[in-house]
Amino acid sequence: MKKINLHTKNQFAILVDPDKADEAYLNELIKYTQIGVDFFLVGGSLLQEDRFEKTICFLKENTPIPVYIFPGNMLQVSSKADGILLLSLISGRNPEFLIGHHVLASSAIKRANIEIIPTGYILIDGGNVSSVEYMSNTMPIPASKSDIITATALAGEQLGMKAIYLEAGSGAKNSIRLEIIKKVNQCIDIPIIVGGGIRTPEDFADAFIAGANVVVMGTAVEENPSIIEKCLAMKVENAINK
Ligand code: 1GP
Repeated sequence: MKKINLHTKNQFAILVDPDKADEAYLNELIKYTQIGVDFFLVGGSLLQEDRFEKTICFLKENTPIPVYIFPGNMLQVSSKADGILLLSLISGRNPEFLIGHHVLASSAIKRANIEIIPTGYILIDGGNVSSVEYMSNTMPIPASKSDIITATALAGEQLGMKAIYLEAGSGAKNSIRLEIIKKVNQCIDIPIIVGGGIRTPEDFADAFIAGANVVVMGTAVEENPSIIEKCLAMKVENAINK
């Protein structure tokens, strides 16, 4: 079992949605996946294909990189992964996504015997209706309400969450604003994960500069896996400039 340390700065995580990850895509993905990609997240809001566990196993067998579950619901649990981001959708007011799914999945997660990272999941409006918004039946926090966003992140920390995930939604038109990342970073001590709508190596680097510990990319990598190399180059440049 490979553990990740979210406190480490400048981490690059790639989101793999098993429904979109056929064999051809996974083979292409691992060609570009090299030292510098810190971990994979596997999961999605809606899984229709029977590829959840197969995707985890493929990544485990073909790369040395840790694989963590990014669960869209309680069905996404597997002992084949290294760990799970146990998301509680604290921006929403739907009890099922705050605690309900967790109760139903708790025994399966215990049996899986994998690393658990309790994560405060904060959905912020990314300019279009995201799958998370629709599937969770919750309202994202408006991007202009940085006071509500920071108070939500702080409440997550006070409740004992080990990380905060600022999510604009997969395929978001607008990624999380840099001033939001900065404000949340000033307010909490736990690590910040940022994702949703990050499309360019520049967006990727800017999120780190604003205070993200981990930047997650999914859609842009699906569209063009070679972007991984450009992001890794940015990561190195960033580290040198520190
Ligand atoms: C979604 O934050 C992730 O949960 C990744 O989003 O697909 O837009 O990169 P993208």
